[in-house]
Amino acid sequence: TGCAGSSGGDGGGGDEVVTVGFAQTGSESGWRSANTESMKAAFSEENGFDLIFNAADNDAAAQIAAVRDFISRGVDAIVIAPIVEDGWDDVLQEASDAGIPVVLEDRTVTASDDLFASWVGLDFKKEGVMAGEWAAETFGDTPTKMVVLEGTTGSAPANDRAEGFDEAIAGTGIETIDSQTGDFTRDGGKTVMEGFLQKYGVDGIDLLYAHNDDMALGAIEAIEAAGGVPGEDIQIVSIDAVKDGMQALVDGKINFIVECNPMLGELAAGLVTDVLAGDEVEKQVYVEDQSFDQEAAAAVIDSRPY
Ligand code: GZL
Ligand code: ZN
Repeated sequence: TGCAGSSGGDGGGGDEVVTVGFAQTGSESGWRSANTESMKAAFSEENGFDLIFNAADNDAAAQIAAVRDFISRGVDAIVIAPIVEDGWDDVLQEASDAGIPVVLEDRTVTASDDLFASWVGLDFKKEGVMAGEWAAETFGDTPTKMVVLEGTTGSAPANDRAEGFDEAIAGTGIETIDSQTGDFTRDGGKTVMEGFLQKYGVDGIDLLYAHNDDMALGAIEAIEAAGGVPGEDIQIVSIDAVKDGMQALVDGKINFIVECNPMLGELAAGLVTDVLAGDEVEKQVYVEDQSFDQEAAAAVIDSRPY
C-alpha cells in the first residue's frame, strides 16, 4: 500500500522542485483556514515543493477554471478540495490527457476514480451518523422539532452528513421541520436561523443540527438575539470541532460536536510524492474523527492544534 504518510520530499526524484497547483474551495470557515494552513505547511519549499495556491471563494466554476489554468501551466501535480461533487469529469480528463496526476483532499467527486490518483479525507457519512446517534440517544421517542443548517449545496459533506444523520435518527421522535443551506459560513448560519426563528419561534424548535461549527456559531447569535438560550431552549449538535466551536461547547451553547480533522497536508503531500515517484497508492485514505461532549471539550480545548 502507498506510504501515504511519507512527508513531502522531492517528488520527481533527484532534487528538482515539484510544482503543485492546489485548488482550494475558498476561505468559508475556520475549518477551511486550518486546512489551508496544513496544506501550505506540507507543500513548502523546504519540502521540495513550489505551491501555486488558488482559493475559489466557494464558486465551483471558478475552481474548475483554476484547475484548467494549472493544466495550461504544465504543473507536475494538481491537488483539489472540490467544492461540489459533480461537474469534474471533463477537466479531470483534460488533466489526465496532459499527464498531470490529480490528488483530491477533503471532499470527494462523483467522477470515476480512474480520473484521480487518490483521495485523502474524512468519512462524512460517519460524521453524520455520530451526530445523529447523539441526537437519538438524547431525544429518543420524545417528540422533537429539529431544524437543519446544511453545508454547501451539492458538496460531499452536505450530502453525506445529511444521509448519515437521517439514518441514525430513523424511528426516533425527532422530526425535521426545516432544512436549508447556510453555505458553511457564520453569516449563512445566522441568516437562515433568523428565518427559522421568525417562522417557528424559539419555542417551536427543540434541536438544531448544523453541518459545521461556523453555521452553528452564527445560529447561536440569532438564537440569543431572539431571547433564546442556545444549548438549553434549543440544543445544538455540530461538526468540525474548530476552536470557536469547542469554546461554545465548553460554554454550554453547543451540546455535542463531531470532529472533522482538517490537518490533511502531510498525507496529501505524501500521496503526491508517491504518485510522482510511481509508487502504488491507496485510492482512498481515510483520517479518523472523534467526538466531544461538554466535559470532553473542556479537557482538551487548550491542547487543540486548530
Ligand atoms: C469538511 C469540509 C467542510 C467543513 C466546513 O471536511 O469540507 O468544509 O466541515 C468547511 O467547515 O467549510
Ligand atoms: Zn511510497
